[in-house]
Amino acid sequence: MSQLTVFITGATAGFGAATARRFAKDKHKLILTGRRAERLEALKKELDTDVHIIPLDVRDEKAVRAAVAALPDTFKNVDVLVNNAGLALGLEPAHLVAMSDWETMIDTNIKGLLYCTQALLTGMVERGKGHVINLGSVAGSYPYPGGNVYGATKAFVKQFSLNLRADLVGQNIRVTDVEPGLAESEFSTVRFKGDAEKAKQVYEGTDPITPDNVAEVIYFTATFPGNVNINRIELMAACQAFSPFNVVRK
Ligand code: NDP
Ligand code: 8X3
Repeated sequence: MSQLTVFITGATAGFGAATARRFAKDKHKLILTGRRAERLEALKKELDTDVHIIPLDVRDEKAVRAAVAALPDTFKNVDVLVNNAGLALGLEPAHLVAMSDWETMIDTNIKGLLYCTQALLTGMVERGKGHVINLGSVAGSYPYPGGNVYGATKAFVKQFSLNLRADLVGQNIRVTDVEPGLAESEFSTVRFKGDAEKAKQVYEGTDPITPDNVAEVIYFTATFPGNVNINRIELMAACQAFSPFNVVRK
């Protein structure tokens, strides 16, 4: 396997940080982004491979384009984009949610992902080589109470991934939607706005997916032989499955 240049959004925590560590293990080159600069610095120090860090908010289209345009020569030929930055906010029913929370999820999970994709895709098309790996979710396929806009953003990511694939077929650019279920990271702390106790309860008595599990799937997807495109890959914790339809009886 030749050395890949991998651009990861949301590399400061959870799946993104674990994915950085997994690619670093095999000495791939990394461009690590996220808003918390101090965490990017720490990760760069920790990893034994070439790392370029960019403090970046994916919701800022101009900043995304500028960051990609300013990539140093040795990092500019990006082979793999891992569109991982994302979040859920709240679990309230639709009529009780603050519109600003819905907007933040749409701006990050949908618009931010689109900004990063287009900023890097042009170069991939010119070079005739690339792979876009998006972080979807089981929430994009299965509804649950309070999942309202978060699940809808991930349904967007799933369908956008498939449509992107349709645009790019024959151009040696792969597209994959990785769709995890219950996974322990900072995700629930963010969802519950810093309430660590509430976040902990989500995983109590379970054996959830770990960020390392997800990183391994992303790594496998990116390094799988080039004659195969893994369109979607859904993984659940072994302790998780589906509920029956909810029927309210009189
Ligand atoms: P974490 O909260 O642990 O990590 C989220 C990452 O996204 C952080 O690095 C954060 O960095 C970054 N991020 C958030 N907002 C922005 C922004 N505006 N600009 C740049 N970076 C941002 O969550 P996970 O690792 O669990 O989640 C990663 C992805 O996987 C998300 O898209 C999530 O929706 C998805 N997912 C999570 C599941 C789970 O159960 N954990 C299951 C299925 C999918 P910073 O704050 O420093 O900017
Ligand atoms: C994260 C998994 O089930 O909390 O995407 O929506 S879930």
